[in-house]
Amino acid sequence: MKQFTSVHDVTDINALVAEALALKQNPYGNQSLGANKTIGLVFLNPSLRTRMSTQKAALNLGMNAMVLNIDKEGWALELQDGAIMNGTTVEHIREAAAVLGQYVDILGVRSFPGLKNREEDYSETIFNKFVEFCGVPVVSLESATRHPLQSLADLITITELKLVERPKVVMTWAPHIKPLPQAVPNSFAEWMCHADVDFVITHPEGYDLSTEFTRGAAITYNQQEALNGADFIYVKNWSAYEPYGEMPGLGSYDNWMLTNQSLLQTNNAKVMHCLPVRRNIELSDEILDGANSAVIHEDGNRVWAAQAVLEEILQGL
Ligand code: AN0
Ligand code: CP
Repeated sequence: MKQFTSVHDVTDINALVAEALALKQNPYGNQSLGANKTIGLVFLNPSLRTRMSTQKAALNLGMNAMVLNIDKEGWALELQDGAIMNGTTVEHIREAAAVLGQYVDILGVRSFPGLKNREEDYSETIFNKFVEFCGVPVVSLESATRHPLQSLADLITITELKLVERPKVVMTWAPHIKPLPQAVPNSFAEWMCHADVDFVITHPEGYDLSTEFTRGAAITYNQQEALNGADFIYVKNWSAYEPYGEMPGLGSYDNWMLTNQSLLQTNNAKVMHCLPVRRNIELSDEILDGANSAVIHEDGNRVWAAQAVLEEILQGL
């Protein structure tokens, strides 16, 4: 693997999931692979899980890991080519990314969308500039449109916990108080459309995701209908793709938050969420604290997802 920015960088997703599960059984078996290799983790946005799990995965492989919160601790970055830098920006991303590439063997980058200009976000302007100028393999730590390490951990979790050969997986929109990126649901949809599952997406009208990511999925505006017989429910809020970054009908969809009542018609579904989650807005206490919640297990699996990816990239260095 030369980079990990989406499901399209993976040659065999089942083999990658199997490798992650093997690493979970034997985390320290490949410590010489990463000896004298360094990963840089660059964050333009906050993170708990991605930062800690990727760092842990690197350590398990014998690598060194360095973290830079570039938005707070780095120089203010200029992104525009040809800019006359007489304003607030101090350093161009061309130099910043290229220099980072001199220090590390693999670079992880987190760069959220601005949610103002769809074309800019969906062309991954910032993330792709890191890829272009750093000169080393890049791992997405969540870009403007995708979060593949999360989706891989989600598929690992479904593979581990499924009780039927081909489970029904339902991704449901949930309420939130502010507009969130489409990266997590885009990416989850993209991975599920490549996985051996029956995949259904449900959301209120106005929250359709880009068909680039949902092609092959069944989509319904009726949450009740979608939840029938579900084996897994993947809960996530996202803002609208059209009108971009907005929250149509804000406040009128509070009943989209799952409660124990919502689980009655399911196949005793496991409930997943990438976290962080706003309790009693996106997901009720009774579900998060109940027997059907798989969220902690799911986010524990972020280590094995990252470790399987780093291992494959290291093997190609
Ligand atoms: C981010 C999002 O929805 O993309 C990160 C999730 C992993 N969540 C928030 O901003 C709350
Ligand atoms: N799920 C996830 O990526 O969490 P963080 O934003 O805390 O990394």
